[in-house]
Amino acid sequence: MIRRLMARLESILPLPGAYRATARGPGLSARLGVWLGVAVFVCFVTGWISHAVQHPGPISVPPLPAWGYAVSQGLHVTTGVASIPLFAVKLWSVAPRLWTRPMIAGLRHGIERLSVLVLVASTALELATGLFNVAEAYAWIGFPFTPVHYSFAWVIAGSVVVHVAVKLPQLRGLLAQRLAGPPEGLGRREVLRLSLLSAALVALASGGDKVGVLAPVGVLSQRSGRGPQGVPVNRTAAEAAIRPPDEQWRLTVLMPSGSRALSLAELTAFPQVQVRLPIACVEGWNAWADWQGVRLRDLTGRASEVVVSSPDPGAYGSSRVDAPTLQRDDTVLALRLNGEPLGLDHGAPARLIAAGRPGVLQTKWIDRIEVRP
Ligand SMILES: Nc1nc2c(c(=O)[nH]1)N[C@H]1C(S)=C(S)[C@@H](COP(=O)(O)O)O[C@H]1N2
Ligand SMILES: [Mo]
Repeated sequence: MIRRLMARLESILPLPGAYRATARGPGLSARLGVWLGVAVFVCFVTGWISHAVQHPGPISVPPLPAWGYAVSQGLHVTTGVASIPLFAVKLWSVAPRLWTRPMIAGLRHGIERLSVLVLVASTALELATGLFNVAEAYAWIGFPFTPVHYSFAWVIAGSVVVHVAVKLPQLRGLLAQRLAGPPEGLGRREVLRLSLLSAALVALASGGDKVGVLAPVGVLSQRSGRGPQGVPVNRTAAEAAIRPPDEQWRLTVLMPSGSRALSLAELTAFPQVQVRLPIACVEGWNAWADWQGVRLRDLTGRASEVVVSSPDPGAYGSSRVDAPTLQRDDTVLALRLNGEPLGLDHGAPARLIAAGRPGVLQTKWIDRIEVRP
């Protein structure tokens, strides 16, 4: 019994000094590579979308529907976490080949090995930084998350292209072969199935804050999807050093024609609208709610761009609203949430809510709106 168990264990574990795991094989590595490739591709595209909506560049994303960013970013984080077990097993499956000698046999081989080194290192870094960001553990990183995570995505993309180009000629043949053996111990097919199962399990267990029906099994979910007034809070008023508004509170609207200072009573005198929109955080979670308040364009009129800002000194203390977003009926300066006055942690007295925007652009505690003609 124990001997059989040991034999099984030995068939999958790299033993010191020698790689005895017999379940490894190019057919298994190829299949793991295809699954990992699909997950990484979806993760890359959705990551690019998230970056493009936050940092408008030469290629812009068409306006997203209300649920668009929540779905895109949910996929980004889910494919990212599902990649972790796939990446680990894929590394295990090729581990002995990483140490083969000669290290470099010719130019083509050299380029291939270099691309694998870059691919492995950048993927490990990307998955680790992503995971720590979702867990809101920045302390150890010591470098700015966004530019590093974004740049390494391109490094991965480049090395994947090289890797796929090198492996493509063998890939068809490897995938056509049946996944068999080894004669004893865990089989290759079982290793593949277990890897896919682990990927599916982490995806499901971390999906509770993205898709409501998964909440009961969401043991790995970062957010419950719940918080004060039914919506989670990332940064509280205390963390942003925001004090509760008093009678003196005013919203300053700076227009090219002059500025206005509006009290809360004056804001509530504007026509009030209600919209049902999600907070969809870059961390992947989303929470839908009913928001009531004033249409932003009712305060600003037409403009090429509007900047809303708060006294919060943090990175997300202000955001831009482009002309198409400003003109939408559901771009609202929210004063109420789920039928109650907006709570302080959700951005009282006034916060922005608009369709298809990442949470980081749904600025809370707005006390200043700058209108650019
Ligand atoms: N002023 C300000 N607004 C902000 C933030 C912030 O740090 N400061 N965080 C943003 C982020 S990252 C998210 S996900 C949403 C969360 O809104 P909620 O706390 O109401 O759920 O607020 C956004 N608005
Ligand atoms: Mo967020």
